[in-house]
Amino acid sequence: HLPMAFNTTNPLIQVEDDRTGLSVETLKRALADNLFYLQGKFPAIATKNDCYMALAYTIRDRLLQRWLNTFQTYLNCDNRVVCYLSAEYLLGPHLGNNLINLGLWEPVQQAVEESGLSLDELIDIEEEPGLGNGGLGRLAACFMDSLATLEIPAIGYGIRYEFGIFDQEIKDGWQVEITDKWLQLGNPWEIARPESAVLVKLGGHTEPYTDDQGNYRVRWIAGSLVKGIPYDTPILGYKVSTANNLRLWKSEAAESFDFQRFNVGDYYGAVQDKMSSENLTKVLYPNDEQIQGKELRLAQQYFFVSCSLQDMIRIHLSDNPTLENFHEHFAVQMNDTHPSIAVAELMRLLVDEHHYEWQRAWAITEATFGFTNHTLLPEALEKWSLPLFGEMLPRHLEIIYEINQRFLDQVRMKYPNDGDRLARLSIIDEAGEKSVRMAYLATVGSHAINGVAALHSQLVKETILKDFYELWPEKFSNKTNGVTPRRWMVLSNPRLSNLISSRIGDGWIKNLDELKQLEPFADLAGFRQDWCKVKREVKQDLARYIHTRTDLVVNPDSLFDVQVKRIHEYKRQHLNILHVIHLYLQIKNNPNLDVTPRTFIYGGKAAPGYFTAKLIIKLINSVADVVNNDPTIGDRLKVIFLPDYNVKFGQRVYPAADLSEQISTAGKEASGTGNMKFSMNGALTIGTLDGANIEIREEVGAENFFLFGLTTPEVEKTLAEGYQPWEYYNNNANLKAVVDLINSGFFSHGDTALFRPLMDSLLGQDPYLVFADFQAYVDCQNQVGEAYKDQENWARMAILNVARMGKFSSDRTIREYAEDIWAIKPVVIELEDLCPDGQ
Ligand code: OX2
Ligand code: PLP
Repeated sequence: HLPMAFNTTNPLIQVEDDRTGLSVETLKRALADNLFYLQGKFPAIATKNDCYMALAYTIRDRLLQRWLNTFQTYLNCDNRVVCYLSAEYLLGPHLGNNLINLGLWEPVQQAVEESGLSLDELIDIEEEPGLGNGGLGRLAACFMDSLATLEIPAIGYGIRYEFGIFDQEIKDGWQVEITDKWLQLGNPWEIARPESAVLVKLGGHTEPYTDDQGNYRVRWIAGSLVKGIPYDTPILGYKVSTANNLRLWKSEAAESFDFQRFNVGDYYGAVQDKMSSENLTKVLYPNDEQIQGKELRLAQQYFFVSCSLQDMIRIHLSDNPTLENFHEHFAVQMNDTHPSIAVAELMRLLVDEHHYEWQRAWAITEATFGFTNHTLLPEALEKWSLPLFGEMLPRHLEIIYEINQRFLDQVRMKYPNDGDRLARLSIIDEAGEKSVRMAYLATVGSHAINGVAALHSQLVKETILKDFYELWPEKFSNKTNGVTPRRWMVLSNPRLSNLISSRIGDGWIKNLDELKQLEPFADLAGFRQDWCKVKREVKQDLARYIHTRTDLVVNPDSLFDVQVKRIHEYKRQHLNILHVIHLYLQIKNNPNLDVTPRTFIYGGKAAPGYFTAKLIIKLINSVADVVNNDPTIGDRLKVIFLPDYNVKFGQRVYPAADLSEQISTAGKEASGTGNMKFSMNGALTIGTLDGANIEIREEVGAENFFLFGLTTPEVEKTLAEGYQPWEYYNNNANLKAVVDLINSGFFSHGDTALFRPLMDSLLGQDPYLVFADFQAYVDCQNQVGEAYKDQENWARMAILNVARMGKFSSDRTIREYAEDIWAIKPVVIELEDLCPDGQ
């Protein structure tokens, strides 16, 4: 039938199973077969996407064997399972990663090439599931990889948004948001499980009643009912047979509900209900670290949490007579407060539906949950107004009142006559518009609370959860973030990975501490040369990509100075662009100035409603327009804003960076994970003493890190003393020149009003101390420029950065969670044939 891949007639080759075989011949046959039977195409009419789909199905078959073996093993042994509850998973494309983890890159590459296709092209076609905003969602994805690699039984629970994070286009320098239709061409990695659907109630009211035994109980009469359909995606570990499940919920109408209306002729009403049910999981809220007090958002949170807890209870009861030992079976981790309604929901399920006595239910709940806080920014701390909350979740509000009352009784016992403390600790904020403080609910309902880097965890104890820390110091700990070296080194930077493995073997991929063995190589001139060659090639790759995307030509020998992350004032992309303008002015004033040629690369999305962030994007693009087209500047400065920063683009850019910009105001970036990815790929960091930067600097050595700026206590002190940013402007000629140039309309075709809101906010308030840190940043950047001139020494520092990054593998992070919070052990998965008869 097919002209493709049909030279499998060698009688010496025993024919392998097409769905599990790993030889090149079998892979070719499977590819051809899937193209024909699953895509319904033959090569002559197949699109690139058809070929991608055929390959993805070929790989999925190999995963399925591992996945089902994993299911079966977990079913048969009574180990604990981690359930990671996260409203976001920023997974990135699956295909390449699965090839790495399966150890199948080479045979698949050969099979694909012998079939007349290019593996790189097929990998590049995959639409990434952008089911997250930034660091928090990407962390969840790295954790799933590490959990599987460490063979820890785990289920990731989340939401299958039909539209993930928007695609960003830049038009006339402004961000334009485009709907992310990631499911448009189908998703070969997921399997829908409609047979495991669950029902979720919303709205309505509650009613007390007395049961047959005379017990007082409460019944929740829902206003509407939504169905949750699970979609499962296998997450395979690196070179192990463990494939854990990522279970994402899609909302649908619960048909039985609509039928009554349908029967009385209200067809429109019935269909509309169906539509509003489906709306629940329609779209990801695109705000990073800024709450949107929208009803639909609360409904999304509750929906996925309820589906997930009901699912866990079903799994538990399939094999246990009661829920008495639920917490021994499941360790549930809440990724920030987005799933924190889980505390009240588990109580409701235990008390109302399974008739547990309150105290017992509470003990189970507390033993089940752990809570990770990811931010101290007040605008990101979730609060729900009582009326909104009570209308959607009337029963949960009652339960939260009860939790709060019992909790505050405990506080009263310990601190009698301390009304202020009670008010500070109350889950219900009584000041102003009354609201539920979700971080407090999560804290009270968990046995473990952690921050995501040492400084951040310390600040959690000193600030937002101070009173809770005084109450229960033993509950608090730190778990410094990490990232997976599989995606962020092996997959994204094969050149560097191969160079490293050629010298120290490939054990580092699973045990990142082994990178330490690279240290002595930093002193070998030959190795440094190889290193620089790799770096140059990777930079050339990025330069080519930039050219295809923007038509701009960049010089791969210039210093690639990169800031990619969500656009936010606290991350201070504006501080970076002020430095660019400063350099520009220096050259204009002294055209023969000997500056290190630099390419400034920016990427990141702004929340659609975050005006200042969008204006910062416009400013960067406006500066780029002027600088890139000024003949006196020539090749010395180039400014690039690459649209649509996402995981795929991250994989191209982290490896190519020379300098990593981690310049948040001290105390504001909880951890950062981009900082780790850069450093692991041999970029040097220019950064403040914030988040995980502090620990990165400790590891790589202060001499291999460009530090600047106010410390957290200095930031606090400066603000407390009545910070006047305009004084910095008046007293610093460099800063004044930069601000004046922007305000003159120089970058905005004479429009002096365009950037005023940004400049006025900096001159008037500058809550993130951009002006206070400006000169220190410029000075530090001058050191960077000088240091780059000594390429030998730069390479040495870069090698040492990589060699000392072992700590920042998410494997280490997950091991710490597993030991300190989840008390969970690995379970080895052996591969066996689950359907020996092919049945
Ligand atoms: C982010 C934090 O801002 C970032 O510092 C951290 O590295 C990341 O979470 C993973 O821990 N939304 N995003 C974050 O926090 C919140 C809330
Ligand atoms: N967005 C993407 C696509 C990422 O890969 C990362 C990296 O961790 C982030 C956002 C978070 O970046 P940062 O830690 O610099 O805020």
